Amino acid sequence: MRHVQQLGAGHPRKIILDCDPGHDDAVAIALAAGSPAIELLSVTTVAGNQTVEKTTRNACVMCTLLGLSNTPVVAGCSGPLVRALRTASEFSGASGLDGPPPVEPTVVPAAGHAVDWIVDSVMADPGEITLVATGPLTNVAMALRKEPAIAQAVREVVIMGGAYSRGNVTPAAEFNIYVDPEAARAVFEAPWRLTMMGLDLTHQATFGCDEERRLEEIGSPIARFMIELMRYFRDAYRAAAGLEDPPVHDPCAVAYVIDPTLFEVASAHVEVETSGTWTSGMTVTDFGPARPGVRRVDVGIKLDREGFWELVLSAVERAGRSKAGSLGSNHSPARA
Ligand code: PIR
Ligand code: CA
Repeated sequence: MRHVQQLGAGHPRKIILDCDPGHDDAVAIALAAGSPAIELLSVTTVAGNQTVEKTTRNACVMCTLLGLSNTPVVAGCSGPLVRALRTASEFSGASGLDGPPPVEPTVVPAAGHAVDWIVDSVMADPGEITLVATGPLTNVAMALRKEPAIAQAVREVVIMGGAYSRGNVTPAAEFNIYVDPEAARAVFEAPWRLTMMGLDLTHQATFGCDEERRLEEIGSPIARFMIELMRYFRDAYRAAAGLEDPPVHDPCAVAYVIDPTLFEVASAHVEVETSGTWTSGMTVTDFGPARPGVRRVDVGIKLDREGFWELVLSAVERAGRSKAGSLGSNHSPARA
């Protein structure tokens, strides 16, 4: 059934991936690159897990390893709209992608700014482009401010961010929202179709022994790189959060675009707290009945974990086998 859904969708879905790699962002890039259901138009970067210089370099590293020499990497905002940048170096390390041996990227960032890139791409292709955001929402909010009409022109927006039960930076707030709550508020208030994959959902996407074994079996350079990334991420999560297996947040947002049947979502009204002493960055989520004139978003609730990893690992397998250019035209079943 899922199989049919993916292949039957016809032409691949065009996405811009706005991210802050970041270990789990790196997996999200690999999933987008290796999935025949996705046409990855560009990778735009933002400050978050690390500075924008580092997240941009890391995006270039991933594009190099994945053979994505024709996918522009475009650097974006160096910090939140109004606040000082807070990074997540306790999880991502000094480079933002600590763990594997360093890789010298051959992909270099494209000219221009991510905010212009997002606005120009979306306005030039109305109704076609899905914006997937897996870092703080600074670039997306700036794009909305520059050209509010992107809200009508975009196909839909899927973010990794927020939480309705509990946060990871504070008890109330998830990192991506906490870093730039003013940006998040603008994104939640814009009149577009928005799906929030928060911690409640992404904490089901744990990387365990079985997944590591599958990567060992694939054995390609990108699979080995991923093993090193995930080992570092697992150790960081054990040390800093006391979790046995690390949740791999960001590919959940990409996976939702590829196969929404892997997810249970529920409609809710979400407000972003920007002024609370203890609750700044909280996504206050009301699953109650819809009220006239009150905006609703879809919120991820439950993940088919097995199906999710099948999608991710088969994408990694494909990315290891084929080179740039052949990825988009590979019509072999994603879930074979
Ligand atoms: C932040 C992140 C990951 C782990 C922690 N503890 C903090 C980054 C991930 O890249 C993801 O996008 C989001 N922010 C999870 O909060
Ligand atoms: Ca991220």
